[in-house]
Amino acid sequence: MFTLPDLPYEYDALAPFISSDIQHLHHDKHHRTYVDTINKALEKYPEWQNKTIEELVTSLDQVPEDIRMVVRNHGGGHFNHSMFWTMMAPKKDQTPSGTLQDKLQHSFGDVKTFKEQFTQSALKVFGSGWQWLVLDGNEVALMSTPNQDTPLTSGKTPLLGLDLWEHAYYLQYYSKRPDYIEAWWNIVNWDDVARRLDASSK
Ligand code: MN3
Repeated sequence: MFTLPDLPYEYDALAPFISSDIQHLHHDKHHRTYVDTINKALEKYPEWQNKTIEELVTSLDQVPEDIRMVVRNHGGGHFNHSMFWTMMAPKKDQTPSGTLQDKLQHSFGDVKTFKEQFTQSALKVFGSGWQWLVLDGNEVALMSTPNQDTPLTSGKTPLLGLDLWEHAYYLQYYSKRPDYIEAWWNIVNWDDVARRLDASSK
């Protein structure tokens, strides 16, 4: 059984960049639905119930066919959102440093160019999906995924992810995805990105 994790901060902690109303809707309704739906789907298959969410999304081809799409969409949704909450933090004017900064410079030239390219790629995601910074082998790279697909399924480690579903911003930003993305940079939790990089570097 998977459980909905609490937000690692108060609902209004990311305001004014992400409103308390969005956090309530996004966490309490959308994320809860992913958790409830994956749990319901796994009821039929006890042998799959003890797997971690990482194990599920990295072995989709072995998941029983009749629940594979539910695991892909709702298991992916649970995995992505569990990360998404910790990838953000109240604004503290932090920038990437250390190994993370080195890797961003190696792949993109500098942090500013990384942000510009990440933003451009995020603006091109059609419909619902995610924009990612991933660790691919030993290098960081951009990746986008449709729906709730996660980079982990294709063997890449997600370091930073931006939810581009309308439910993530519509209440506050309406159709202005560029404004949402610009605001979101203020609340990226670079410590969490660096921690993920350290944990997955060999
Ligand atoms: Mn979402």
